[in-house]
Amino acid sequence: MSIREKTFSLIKPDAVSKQLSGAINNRIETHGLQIIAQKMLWLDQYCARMFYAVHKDRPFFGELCDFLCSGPVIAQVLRGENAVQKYRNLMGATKPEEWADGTLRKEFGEDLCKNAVHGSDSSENAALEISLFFSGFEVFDC
Ligand code: IDP
Ligand code: MG
Repeated sequence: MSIREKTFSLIKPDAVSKQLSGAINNRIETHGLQIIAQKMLWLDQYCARMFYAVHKDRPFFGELCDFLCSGPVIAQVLRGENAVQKYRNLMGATKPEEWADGTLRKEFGEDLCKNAVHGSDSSENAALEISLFFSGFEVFDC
């Protein structure tokens, strides 16, 4: 565990369209995570399928990719102590019935699909996801 660990965050189309990115960023920053890269973009199917490739055999893969392409998203790199786990804790669980009070998904999510945010589940996957969205010059890890 590093005090400068990085994780990848994606504010999903539901939250961006509801103009919740400012509120989410405020929660991220007051939770001890620093936003060291950020950009808004609209993913196409190719990018969505690559990003969620780990889920390609799951029955909900098509629906998941369609949703991710349904509007602009905000991709971010977050840095801080134990950033991967810290952000997963702030995000909340995958299943809505397990969303704890105070988590981003509980506060800003709607359901299993429209759940406001993505966060990497390991440091290795964080590095992979960051590399899909950002070049080295775009990440202010200094
Ligand atoms: P996570 O976002 O909490 O890491 P994952 O298991 O990685 O959850 O799933 C990726 C995304 O796929 C979830 O955020 C959710 O939007 C969607 N998802 C997960 N399980 C299901 C399901 O059973 N049906 C439909 N969508 C699902
Ligand atoms: Mg996941």
